[in-house]
Amino acid sequence: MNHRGETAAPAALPAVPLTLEGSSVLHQMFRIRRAEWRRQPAEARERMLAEAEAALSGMGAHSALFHVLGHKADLLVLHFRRSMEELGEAELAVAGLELAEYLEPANSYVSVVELGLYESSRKTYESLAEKGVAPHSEEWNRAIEETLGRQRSAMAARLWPEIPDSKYLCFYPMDRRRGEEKNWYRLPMAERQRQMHEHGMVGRRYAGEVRQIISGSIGLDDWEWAVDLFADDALVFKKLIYEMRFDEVSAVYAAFGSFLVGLRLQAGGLKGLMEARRAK
Ligand code: FEC
Repeated sequence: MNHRGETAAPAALPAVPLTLEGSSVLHQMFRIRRAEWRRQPAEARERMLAEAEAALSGMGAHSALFHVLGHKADLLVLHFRRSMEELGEAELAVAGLELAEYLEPANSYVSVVELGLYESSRKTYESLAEKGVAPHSEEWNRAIEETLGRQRSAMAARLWPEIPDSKYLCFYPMDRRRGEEKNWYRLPMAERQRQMHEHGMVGRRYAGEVRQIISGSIGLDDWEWAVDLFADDALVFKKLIYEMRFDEVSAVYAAFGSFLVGLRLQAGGLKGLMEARRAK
């Protein structure tokens, strides 16, 4: 109650769901300058390939190479790292290769592995509000930190993943719509949570066939999220994404960027890609 005897209206609950962040992610897409590459003496090409193969395989399971199908790029180098600084080091390590002279940047994408905690955000916000805890008060912040801390350890493997060694990658950026009529960011939390739950239920049926890694890029790159799907059968991408188009959250609120499909390459497959000869 204030000095005039009025009861204060309850403070609005935060609209933003809790999220957990993990690996910093960089997608680098390159076009290969094949004409110039082929003009180099065989010995120089062998030397450059040996250096690149050693450096890239030395990066372990947190970097991977993909042969991109189609004209948008030839090579995609994907890095997952503990921090943006380490991501910067990975980028410079690639740029410092002698072979990089023959790689022309075609595109890139920077993001951070993100787990959206819609269910626990809603539960935590509502139960704190029922107890009369004001949003952003000390007590509120402590309870939120506890929830995040618990989830962070339970989800560590998903926050800091190795790059799955599946045969295929499907990568694309996407937004949630912010139109005049349909605006995701104006929906109440409970409604967004319901739609995301439905989305998760569809996704869960594909759990054995596809691994999805969602990374957030609001404030980091041009779209709001990056989607990386990994599978041993590329048709699964088409089926899953088609089915999801009918989810309310996709049918009404999703806008998609450009899609890329890549075939996983071991470092030893770089030669075949550079020279446009079939990798053994
Ligand atoms: O508002 C946000 O937080 C949006 C982040 C977000 C986007 C997104 C898009 C796609 N997903 C796709 C595949 C799957 C598969 C599973 C799955 C589950 C979730 C969950 C959350 C979530 N997805 Fe999502 N997805 C986003 C967020 N998604 C949260 C539920 C909890 C979790 O698993 O993290 C099932 C995974 C499993 O249970 O094993 C598969 C695909 C897209 C892009 C196409 C589309 O949106 O239509 C595919 C953005």
